[in-house]
Amino acid sequence: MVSSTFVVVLIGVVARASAQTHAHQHHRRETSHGEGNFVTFPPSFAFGVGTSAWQIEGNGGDRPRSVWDAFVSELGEEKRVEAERGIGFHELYATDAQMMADAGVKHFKMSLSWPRLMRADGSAIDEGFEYYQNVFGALRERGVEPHVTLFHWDTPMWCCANETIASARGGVCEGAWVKDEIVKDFERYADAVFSRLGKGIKYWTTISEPKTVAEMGYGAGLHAPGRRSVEEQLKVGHNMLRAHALAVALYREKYSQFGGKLSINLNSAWVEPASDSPEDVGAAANAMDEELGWFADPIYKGDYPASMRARLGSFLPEFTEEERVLVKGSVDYFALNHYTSYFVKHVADTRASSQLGLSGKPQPWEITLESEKSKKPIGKEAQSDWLHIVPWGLEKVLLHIKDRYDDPAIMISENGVDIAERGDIAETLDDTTRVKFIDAYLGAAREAMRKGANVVGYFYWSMFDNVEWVDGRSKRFGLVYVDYDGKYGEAMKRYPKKSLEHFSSYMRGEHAEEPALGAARVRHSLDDSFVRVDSKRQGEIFALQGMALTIACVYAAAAAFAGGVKIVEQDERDERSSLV
Ligand code: PNW
Repeated sequence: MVSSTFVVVLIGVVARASAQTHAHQHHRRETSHGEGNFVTFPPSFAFGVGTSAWQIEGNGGDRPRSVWDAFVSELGEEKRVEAERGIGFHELYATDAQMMADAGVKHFKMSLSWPRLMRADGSAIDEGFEYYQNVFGALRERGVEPHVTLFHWDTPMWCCANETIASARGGVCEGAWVKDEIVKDFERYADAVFSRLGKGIKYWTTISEPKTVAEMGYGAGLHAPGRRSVEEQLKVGHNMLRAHALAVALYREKYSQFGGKLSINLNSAWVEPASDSPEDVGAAANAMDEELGWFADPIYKGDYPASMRARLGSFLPEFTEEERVLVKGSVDYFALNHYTSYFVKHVADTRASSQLGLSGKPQPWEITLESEKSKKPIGKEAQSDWLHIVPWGLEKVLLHIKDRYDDPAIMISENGVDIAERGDIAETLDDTTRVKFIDAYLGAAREAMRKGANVVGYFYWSMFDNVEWVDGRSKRFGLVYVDYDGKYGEAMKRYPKKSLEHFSSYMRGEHAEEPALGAARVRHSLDDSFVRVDSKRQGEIFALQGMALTIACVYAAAAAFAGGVKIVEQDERDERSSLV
């Protein structure tokens, strides 16, 4: 009796699943327009898009200035105006939120403008807080979850010791992240934000890419505030870790009732040895220590990598015992920004041109873009010459994080590619390379997941074309084209590119698969993904997996019997390889 009911139910399930599989496959063909190859993901996997305040808002509402406003103003009037206007998000946020909702965006990485919110005396600017309340409201009522970054590079000008400086180290601002005071200023800012905006925000990051700010802004002088000093660079990195850790401790102490998860966005390229020689392998490991270990090691292990200490000696600040405790464990998940990869080879005569800034300490390795063996470039160059399309690099970074940092939940919080504007709008909107890029990088993430990395989400950078820092409007990373000057009609009008439709189908969950059977982690929502698996839960998971496996066997047997279901190989690696 029991078994015949079971068989009837099972046949029903198999018939439905089989119909769904066919519908799904049919849909895949329909939506792919022959370009790109969709990759399937567990239903809990979060897809999102990213932006940052300075790149999109403009200075609407006459907000006080940041170091980036001052820095690009020095580059000329055109750059100053680009920054002043952004993409007009300050005025257009409601229609932009609608455009996102229509595209199926459920997760949106955005940052808050610190100068818009706080004055030098530590008091809050009400108008700024109201603006973000309105932005969050517009997003929430359309079902878009904000993932909020406190700081994405736009340090308030009031953090500087003086606004116009003429020192050997250059730049538009002295002090700021070099000075210890900023750590307290940042904590005060975080406190004001958490207390006024914290309710309902589920995901926070403190600082987006401390490495880029320290290295490009204070070491190489190529980003704001334009300083060139290896001591300042390392001190800035140190202060950013301290500021981050204090903000997280404050949240955990005072605002834990809001239930948010916190992290810091760490950017990392993949560093591949240029050959199999032990020298090159060692050099690449050391380079990777500086690429990611510089910030991730203190957070996950409690100190800077030993190789950095050995190379940089007293240039590298020390943590006090209290700071070490505060910094270690100061994240709830790993937020990774990943864009490119390169080869590294060992060099006998060390040079002072360093990854750690132009005036860096001599470095016993060299960065190269060609493999020693094949003499082939590591990957195709994007519009930006620093960006090389290397999907396998993402897989390697993810597995490196899994191995080195104790298998954390990893959110890919930024990944994207820029493509130059072309002849006419139709050509520009037809961004097939971006479609292939997305599938290739998602394929690489999926591959890392199959090998055990706990990847919980992926944010494409960026939703919109935006002001690409020193490169201004010229570099276009968006899924949506912005017609800044109105050459096709209205100024600032947004036009969806082909890649938006393509990424939409991921965001809408059209490529979700049933939770994988067997070894995969069983979870149903993004929130589940962050739960630390305790032993009781582990037991439940094993039980669930066992049940899933049993059902799978019966399913497979019944399907084989019915002859209706084929097992499809999902790995479409080769088809994607035209990109690399
Ligand atoms: C990101 N790298 O920075 C930033 O977070 C975004 O604001 C920016 O628009 C985007 O990249 C595109 O440039 C990066 O060294 C910093 O590979 C460093 C690297 C890549 C991106």
